[in-house]
Amino acid sequence: MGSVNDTSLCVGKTPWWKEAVFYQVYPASFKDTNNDGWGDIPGLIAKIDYLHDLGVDCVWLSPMFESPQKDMGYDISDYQAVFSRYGTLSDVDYLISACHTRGMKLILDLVVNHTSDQHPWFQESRSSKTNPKRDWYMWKPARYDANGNRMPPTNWRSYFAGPTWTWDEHTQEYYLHLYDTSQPDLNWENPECRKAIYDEAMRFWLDRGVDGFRIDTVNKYSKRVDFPDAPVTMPGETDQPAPEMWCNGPRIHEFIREMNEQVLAPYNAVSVGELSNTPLPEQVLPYVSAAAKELDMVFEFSTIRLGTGGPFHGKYLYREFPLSELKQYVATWQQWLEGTDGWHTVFCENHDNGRAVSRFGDDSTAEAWEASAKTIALWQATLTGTIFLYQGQEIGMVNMPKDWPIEAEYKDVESLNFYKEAKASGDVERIRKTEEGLRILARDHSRIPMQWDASPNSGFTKEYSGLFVHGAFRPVLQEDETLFVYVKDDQGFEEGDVQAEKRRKALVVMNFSGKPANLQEHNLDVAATPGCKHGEERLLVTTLRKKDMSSMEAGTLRPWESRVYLSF
Ligand code: ISL
Ligand code: CA
Repeated sequence: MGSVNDTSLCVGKTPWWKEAVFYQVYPASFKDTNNDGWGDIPGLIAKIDYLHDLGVDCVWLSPMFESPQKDMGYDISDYQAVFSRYGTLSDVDYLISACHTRGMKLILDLVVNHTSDQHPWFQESRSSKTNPKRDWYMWKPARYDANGNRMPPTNWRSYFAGPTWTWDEHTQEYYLHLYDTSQPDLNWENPECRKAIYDEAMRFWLDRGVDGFRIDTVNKYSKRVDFPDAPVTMPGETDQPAPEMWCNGPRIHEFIREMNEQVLAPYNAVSVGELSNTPLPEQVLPYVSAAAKELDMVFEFSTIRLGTGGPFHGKYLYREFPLSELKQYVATWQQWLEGTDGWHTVFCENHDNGRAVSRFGDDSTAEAWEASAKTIALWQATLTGTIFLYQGQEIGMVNMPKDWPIEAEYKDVESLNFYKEAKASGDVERIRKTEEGLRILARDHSRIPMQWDASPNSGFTKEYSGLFVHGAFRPVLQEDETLFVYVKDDQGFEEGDVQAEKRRKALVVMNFSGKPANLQEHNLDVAATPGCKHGEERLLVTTLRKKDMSSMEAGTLRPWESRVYLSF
């Protein structure tokens, strides 16, 4: 991108993680150094300078712990060991120091809603009803229908399809699992279990120098322990969506406060929680309000879930959405924090979603790919909050080719279960829709190998971090289905941090379409937008290549072209 230099004017003291660039590494597909087909920690170490040059401040490493890999490491069988294909504990120690010597941080993934069924805790728990660890997981007796058939304790559907309960022959009870049957849920009601989590999964790594955690499924630890059936919202289906039985449950804030007080705060560890199924700002604030002393920030999913047909049965039934819907979510989640003591994240990719260019941009031609990938980058870089990038996003990686056969090429447990479920239904239209949805939305797309032959020209600037990371977000032209426009204003967030005389505004104008967009025609007169003027000297950044900048037209954006104008 072409850029006009200036110096950062942000002053004041804010925690390091607010203005930091986080970068998620999915170890299996990042960098393979011994050619066994699995990325590894030595590969990540080899690429630390690449990440440093990119401007990354903190690496988030997805699970690299011992695991049978039923859910790519989100099924942990030993919190204190490294999966051997990824490397060793000393590789992780070396990684920590490789980050620290470059002034970077490292956070790990904390997966403590569940373990693998191969974890010794679960092996003990399932060994007998009187085992001391029996209560570390959630066991319940069967129910029986009028004909005496055995039934699970509730009608809840798991995230990966099928019931949330699996029958254990040995002790003749069901255990709860919100995800795969091999991922039994830990019982956070049990204080010894919580203590073991804090010691073994958290302090162990913090003591080795890790700087914090991305906390998996952070709002699902407290279940409704009266275990009611969920209302039937999917007639004809055996298992019903029941997120209200475990999301943001009765004791969740108590548990997270305890985790913070006992572990995170004493280590000054940064925390970013994964907060799914929580679409209302007033539900989110209690997790991230500084006064609440729970989490530093969370991932909220309204924007990244656009296009999915709901979180449960319909997840892979793709639904088209207009730009205005995307803009509305962005505006909501950009503005909700104003006047509060909370903080937020900015992201449009992770390991659980299709690639952003293939979902929000256009990967159908080389020109559209380049322009829309840059526009997406500019969009993310100008939003308020801490930015999180996913590996490969910096080079505009796209989804897998559409003609790759699902059964042969898709490996994710969720993709395969949903596909299996659709096929079992015998409903031809549902199968077709599921195939279409998986080709856009499947978790597999973000998990294929990182493309290392990319152009090196993809840095992220730290200039204007005050304005973009903290600035108030003011939407413009909110109903337009082509242009995505907003003003970022220094005044608003953390006013004490910004010197009044240095107050700035930026106008972000993005063409989210494959057609040229005339700004006047859209009633957008850049010069008339309050506080913003266009003209060469005000142009901070454009997605055009340098060679095309001379033919840039002030009043017209090319397909997928975007610009940022500054005013003082
Ligand atoms: O898929 C969802 C709703 O449609 C989410 O609620 C999903 O359950 C959530 O994103 C949880 O994801 C995390 O935990 C899973 C793991 O498979 C994912 O990779 C991880 O990001 C279980 O550990
Ligand atoms: Ca390897």
